[in-house]
Amino acid sequence: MTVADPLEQIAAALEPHGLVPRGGFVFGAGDEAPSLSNGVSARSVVLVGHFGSSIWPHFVEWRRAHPYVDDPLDTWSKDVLTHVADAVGGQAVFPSDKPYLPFQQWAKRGEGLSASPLGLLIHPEYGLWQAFRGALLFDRVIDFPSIARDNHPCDSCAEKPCLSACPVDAFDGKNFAVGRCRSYLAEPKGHECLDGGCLARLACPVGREHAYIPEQQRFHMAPFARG
Ligand code: B12
Ligand code: SF4
Ligand code: SF4
Repeated sequence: MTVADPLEQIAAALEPHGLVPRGGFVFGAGDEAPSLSNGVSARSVVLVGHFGSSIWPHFVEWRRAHPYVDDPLDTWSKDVLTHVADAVGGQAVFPSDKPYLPFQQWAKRGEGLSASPLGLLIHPEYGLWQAFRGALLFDRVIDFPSIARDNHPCDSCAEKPCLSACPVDAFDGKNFAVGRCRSYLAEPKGHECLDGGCLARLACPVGREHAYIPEQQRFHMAPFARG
């Protein structure tokens, strides 16, 4: 009998939900590995996320059956990933749970991504249109394929249109002035961002065809308006 490759097993369990494994790594001696529920330090982490709007139809269907849930996307992620973790012998952790786990540092290391001037990590194919819904921790070593680290799209982007598209200059390449963004979104003219998505993110030419569909853009922008 052949034992399934754990990454293939994880990919198969995630696929019905529009999710994919997004790289991972084995914690080293100098790393602050998170503790598992049995108190032992995790040995490996596999990041889980989506590209473009792949999760949206699955999330929308789930939401129809759970119309009154607070934080619906986080709750859906927990529902799905807790089951997947059980199926593959791992433990799920989530980006919005406090204390925050360093998802972006993990993704830099596990998927070879780099930060854009907006603070979001940029993917060579999907650009800024991707995010993480959780990660699976394991008490064992997982054999990860090697990853390419030499293709950072921002290095060859001379104009950097992302930095000049925000009407209130919320991004300066180092920090995100979230207060300025929120104040703008509360004004009538902020509806352009609220309805269509962050103009800075949309200005990036990389992976533009994978930009979230309008309904998903509005869903992600709404919490910014609420403050
Ligand atoms: C708190 C938080 C915010 C805060 C503050 C961000 C900040 N200054 O760190 C606010 C509310 C402003 C925010 C905004 C957004 N965020 Co946010 N955020 C987080 C969260 C929950 C914690 C960040 C943290 O402190 N981590 C702990 C430290 C130890 O981890 P770290 O990996 O070292 O943290 C890195 C970040 O802090 C990053 N960073 C520093 N400055 C900024 C600024 C921005 C705007 C971002 C996005 C990151 C960032 O650099 C650190 C080193 O790599 C993370 C999830 C997570 N657990 O990391 C998501 C996360 C970073 N956010 C994410 C996203 C998508 C957004 C939004 C686009 C949400 C949206 N509207 O769709 C916006 C961006 C603004 C916009 N106008 O659209 C994604 C990024 C995915 C990616 N491709 O990189 C994450 C990973 C969540 C996810 N589910 O995938 N976010
Ligand atoms: S516009 Fe250019 S610099 Fe900005 S995120 Fe996209 S590729 Fe990077
Ligand atoms: S949502 Fe609009 S105001 Fe906020 S950072 Fe993006 S472009 Fe600027």
